[in-house]
Amino acid sequence: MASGDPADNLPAGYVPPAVWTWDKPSGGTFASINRPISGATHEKALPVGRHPLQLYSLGTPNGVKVTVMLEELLAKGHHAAEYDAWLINIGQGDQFGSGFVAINPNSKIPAMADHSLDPPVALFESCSILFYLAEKFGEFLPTETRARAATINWLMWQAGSAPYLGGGFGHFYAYAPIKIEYAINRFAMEAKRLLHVLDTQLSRSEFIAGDDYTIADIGNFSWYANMVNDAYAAQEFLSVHEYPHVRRWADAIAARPAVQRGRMVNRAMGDPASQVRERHDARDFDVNTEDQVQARGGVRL
Ligand SMILES: N[C@@H](CCC(=O)N[C@@H](CS)C(=O)NCC(=O)O)C(=O)O
Repeated sequence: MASGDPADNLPAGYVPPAVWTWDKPSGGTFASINRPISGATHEKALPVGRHPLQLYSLGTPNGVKVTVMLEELLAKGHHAAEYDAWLINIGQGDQFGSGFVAINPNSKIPAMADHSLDPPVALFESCSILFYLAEKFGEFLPTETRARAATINWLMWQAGSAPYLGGGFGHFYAYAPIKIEYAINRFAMEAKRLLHVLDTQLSRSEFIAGDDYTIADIGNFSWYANMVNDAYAAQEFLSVHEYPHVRRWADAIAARPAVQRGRMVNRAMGDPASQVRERHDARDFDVNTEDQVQARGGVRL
C-alpha cells in the first residue's frame, strides 16, 4: 500500500485505525440510509396486487431497467407481463422493511416476485431480473450461441460497471460532502474509460450485442444515456461529446414508446407529468398528465 505523510490525508492527519467502527455518519447524500449491516430494521409486509408480477422499485437507473423491460414485453403483446409496480421510498428506508428484505436480502431496489409459481419466485439484482424475464418470455435474448453470449457479456459488463459510475464517479463528484481530487480523478478516469468501451462497441453495430435490440441495451441504457445527458451535471467535465456512438444509440432507444413509458413508472422526482408513481394498469399512464393533476387540485394518483 502506498504510504504518504498523514498530514496530506483528508482530513489532515487522519490515519485509518486498526479496526474500523461505525461511530459517526459518513456525511454526504444518502448518509442516512447507509449502514454496515444487512437485514430488516422493521416489520412491514409488502402489498400484493392482482397481477402475477409484483415489482417493488423506484425510478432510478437500476429500477428503470426493469420497467422498460416489462413495458417492452407488453408492447410485444405478452399479456402475462402485466405487473403491479409499487413505490419503494429508499430515502425513508422502505428497503429495510421485513417484506422487502425477504425478497432481497441486499435491501436495494429493484426487487420482484413472480406469483405465477407457488411459492412465488423471489428476484433481485436488476440484470438478474432482466435475464429472468427474457428467458420467461423468450424475448430480447438471442438463441444463437454467439449473439446470446455477447448479450450476456454486455449485460454483466453493465452490472460490473455501474458501481464505478454511480458509487464511484457520481458519489465523489456530486454527493460526497467534500471534493477530493484523488477520488474524482480516479473515478473520472474509469467513467471515461467505460464510456469509450461502449462507444467503440457501438461504432461497430447498431445495438450493443449486434443488429438486434436486447437486454444488453435495456440494461445499459438507463445508466449510459444518463451519463451523456444529465447525470451528476458532469457532461462538460467528462467531455461526453467524445462519445457520438453512445449518443446515437441513447437517442434511438429513448425514442421507443415502451422506453418512454418504462421511464415514468415508479418515478418520484422531476416533472409531475412524467411520474407514474405506482402502476397497476396500462391506464395509469393516462391519469397523470399535468392537466389532469391540476384538475384534481394537484393530487397525484
Ligand atoms: N446491483 C444492484 C444495485 C441496486 C441499487 O444500488 N439500488 C439503489 C437505488 S439505484 C438502492 O436501492 N439503494 C438503497 C440503499 O442503498 O439503501 C442492481 O442492479 O439491482
